Amino acid sequence: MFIVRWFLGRIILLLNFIFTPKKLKRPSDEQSVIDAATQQLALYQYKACPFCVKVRRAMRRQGLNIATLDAKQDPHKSTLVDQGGQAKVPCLRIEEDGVTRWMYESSEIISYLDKRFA
Ligand SMILES: N[C@@H](CCC(=O)N[C@@H](CS)C(=O)NCC(=O)O)C(=O)O
Repeated sequence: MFIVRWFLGRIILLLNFIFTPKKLKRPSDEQSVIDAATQQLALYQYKACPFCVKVRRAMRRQGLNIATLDAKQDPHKSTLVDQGGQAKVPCLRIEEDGVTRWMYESSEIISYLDKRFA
């Protein structure tokens, strides 16, 4: 089972590489404003998880430089479980006005990013 999952993961990464979406280019002053906002965000993810790939592709299409953290490794793994509440990826950590939110579900994350940055 591990081998099958590993193999499928490599196929997903290969297809993602071949069909890498075009990164949105903004004027540098606009990008700086967006970069300042996305510093408050972090994506907990696994490299070859299809749902994480889907979110990373959406981030790229929108030109969002959001930190990606490997949730298979500590300390990110334990932070995700202890603070987010679930050992599930992708999960977007959102810092807003001193409050931290943990957003699970790839579709919800993508629609949040679309609404906030489109
Ligand atoms: N419906 C979720 C599915 C996410 C999901 O199933 N993620 C898997 C990795 S691909 C996961 O975190 N499973 C729990 C685990 O690996 O511990 C989404 O769209 O984000």
